[in-house]
Amino acid sequence: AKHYDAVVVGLGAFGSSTLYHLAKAGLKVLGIERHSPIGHGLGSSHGASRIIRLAYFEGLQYGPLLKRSLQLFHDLQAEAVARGWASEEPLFLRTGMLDVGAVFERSLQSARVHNLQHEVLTGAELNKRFPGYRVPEHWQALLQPDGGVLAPERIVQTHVRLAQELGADVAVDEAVTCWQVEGDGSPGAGVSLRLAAGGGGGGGGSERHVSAGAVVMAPGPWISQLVPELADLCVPERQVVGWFEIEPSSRQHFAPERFPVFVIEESPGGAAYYGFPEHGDLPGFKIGLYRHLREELRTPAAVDGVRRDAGAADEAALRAGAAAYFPGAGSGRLLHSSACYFTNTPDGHFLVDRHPRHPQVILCSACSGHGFKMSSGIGQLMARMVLDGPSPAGSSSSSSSSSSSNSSGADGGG
Ligand code: PYC
Repeated sequence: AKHYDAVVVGLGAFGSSTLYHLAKAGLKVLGIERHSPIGHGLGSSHGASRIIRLAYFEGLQYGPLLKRSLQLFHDLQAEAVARGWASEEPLFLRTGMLDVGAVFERSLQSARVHNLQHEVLTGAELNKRFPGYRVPEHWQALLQPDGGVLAPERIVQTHVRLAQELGADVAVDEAVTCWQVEGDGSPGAGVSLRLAAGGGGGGGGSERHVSAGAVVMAPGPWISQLVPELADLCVPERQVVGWFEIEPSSRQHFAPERFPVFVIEESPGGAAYYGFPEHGDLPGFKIGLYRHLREELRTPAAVDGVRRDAGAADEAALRAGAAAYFPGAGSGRLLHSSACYFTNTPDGHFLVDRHPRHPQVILCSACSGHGFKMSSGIGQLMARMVLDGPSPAGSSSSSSSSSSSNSSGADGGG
């Protein structure tokens, strides 16, 4: 079996960035992706646009990682430009970000704690300044200028392409079906992985084995097929976004210069929407639901068989948000829709840690639907964890003396 310093399982947002940082550190690395092409729309790292913002209502602890990640996306963009890869749309488009309604207080606290530039607006002020919006006048909103749109597919592709230029091997249309810590299973032992080719990662094709000093598992919704103990901790969910036609007379109000990205939460724990200006290749106003459970996928068949466009109930749920707060886009046709996975932990935070028994295996999923914006920073952190090597003090793993075997794995998302 071919041996690598490190193998990354899943080349979505987290995996592709990890692969890049490992290759940049000079390691001999392999990235494995169950689908193709790199940057495909079958996992959790697609949809033409993702939000990035620094003030973070999800938790004060994310501040440093968000700042680092924004800087790393700027660096990535600069690398792409230097190599002549940049297309017209940048990897990061700064539009500003509006945190509106029930998320406002927590975003404001985050902005203050992390000393971030911000403005506080009433709903009335917001509506006047950004005429694409119509939110209740008495609501409050935080406007943070350091917010905007990331281009997910092209960021994943750029990370992988850079990693390949630095010597990384990349396997697509291959799935990990089994992994095992070698020898006595001690923290310093290598890991062997069985890969099967073909068919969207379902296996069935030819098999091969590789081995590695360390493995980073970033398979998104397929994590519990690789680490079955996580089945109740990391639960995939289907989420749908839609692009609604904008009335011609309102189109100017949805242009990136006049329309910050947003999260609107109607009441604490109530419906929450997020969305984007019109930009890029897909016309229309893109809106999604955040923190609103839609459809849990608790079996491999449910994950792989997910419906990938909007049904009538999806459309109605999205249109409710568009109609309530965006008068120019609430009654137009649904032009396009797309489903992706959130993989949710019980507390809504990330699972990024060493395997409790095998510290040479690092678990880098789930991200509970809000990880893309931190993927550049997470990849750098994963590379550091691999370079630092297993640390018995940092994990409960050193007590393990037996090797473990997990079957039917797959990879992807991020
Ligand atoms: O992280 O901004 C975000 C987000 C919005 C919806 C899902 N995640």
